[in-house]
Amino acid sequence: MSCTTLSSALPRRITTTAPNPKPRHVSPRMSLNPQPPNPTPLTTITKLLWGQSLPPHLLIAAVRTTWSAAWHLMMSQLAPSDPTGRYSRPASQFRSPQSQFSRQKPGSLHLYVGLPCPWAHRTLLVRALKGLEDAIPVSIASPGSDGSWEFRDSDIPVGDRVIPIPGLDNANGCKTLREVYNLRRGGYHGRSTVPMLWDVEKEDVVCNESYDIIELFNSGLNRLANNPGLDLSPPQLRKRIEDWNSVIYPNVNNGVYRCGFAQSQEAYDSAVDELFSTLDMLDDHLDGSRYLCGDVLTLADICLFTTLIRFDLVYNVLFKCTKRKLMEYPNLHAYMRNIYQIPKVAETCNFGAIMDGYYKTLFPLNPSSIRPAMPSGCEHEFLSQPHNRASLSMLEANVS
Ligand SMILES: N[C@@H](CCC(=O)N[C@@H](CS)C(=O)NCC(=O)O)C(=O)O
Repeated sequence: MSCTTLSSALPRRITTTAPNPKPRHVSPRMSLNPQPPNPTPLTTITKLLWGQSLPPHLLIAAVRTTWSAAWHLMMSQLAPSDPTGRYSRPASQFRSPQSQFSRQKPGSLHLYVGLPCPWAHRTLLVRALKGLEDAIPVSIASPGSDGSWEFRDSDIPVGDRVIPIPGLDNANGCKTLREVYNLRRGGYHGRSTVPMLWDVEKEDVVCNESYDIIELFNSGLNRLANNPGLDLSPPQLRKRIEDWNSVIYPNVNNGVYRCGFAQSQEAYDSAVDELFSTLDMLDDHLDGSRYLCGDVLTLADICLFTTLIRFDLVYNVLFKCTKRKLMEYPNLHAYMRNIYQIPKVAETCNFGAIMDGYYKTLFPLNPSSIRPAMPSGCEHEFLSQPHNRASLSMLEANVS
């Protein structure tokens, strides 16, 4: 909406020369002078400075200019972009070679996650499927108001219930994830991201790149796993898994962020086109294939799933991934339900925490912090409906 249209859509201030001096009934939502429930000193000062003195078109122009400058400033912190406004995700700082972990003892590695985060979700999924819960304890961080991760108990609303999430740092007793990163010898000045795998004995960050962590959980810790026979990256499928990842990571996993964090129309347009043409292609592929690489679940499916499960819940609205809803893709949606129904998977999905995390934390994208209603079709009951995909498998699937 242009500045002029917005200002003409705004109500003019009521004056004493109004044609109808009688008080009109105005429903609360249409109120001409909406009042915030609790005016803060800041809103009072703002009103004194701007609201009482400026005519609407000047008010809009002034706020638009300052807001736009502040928005670009905040976005450059939250989501670095190239000169054309395309989001460019910073590289993870700690990548891990696998071989050194084969002799780990239970409890000597500790996993830090946040429940809203799709990258952390990958690690929780593989940890659960491989039966590594006892061997690798986990601490759950919550998003703080400045977007950094902190440890505190939180109450997550789910429907009409409230689910308490215990949020202590069980390995180091820190209050924030930044403090944990800083415990390592030499300190740390980069981004304190989840997932992060911590070496309890060496007091050091092992790795903060989700794909490296899930590869390690899949094949590097079988001595500690209760389900060592499950291989989500068998040698004969590795090339196909890599091929899928090389398409799905830029266009879908990171693609939704490229839509949501775009800082120019062109950057958004190309991100959204690439996202939806890839989803179209995936839906076609999944018409004849139970999982991405055939009959068995692989790491490629894990990586796709954690984006799909957040799609209608947050990306469709908050990140403007609006061409279609995931529910409109019959094969992708059934595929997502198939994975959701694999034992232990549903327990790793916390829809309330996902919605809270995105809508309340990404301030530049949702300044009101209002969390929208859960879209129908995203609830556990709906995702538990039959997926009817078993008939696509010629072999017995590796997970039921
Ligand atoms: N490439 C990383 C990305 C991790 C990441 O970006 N995590 C986000 C949460 S979804 C984070 O912790 N952000 C906090 C920050 O950037 O300070 C991975 O796959 O592990």
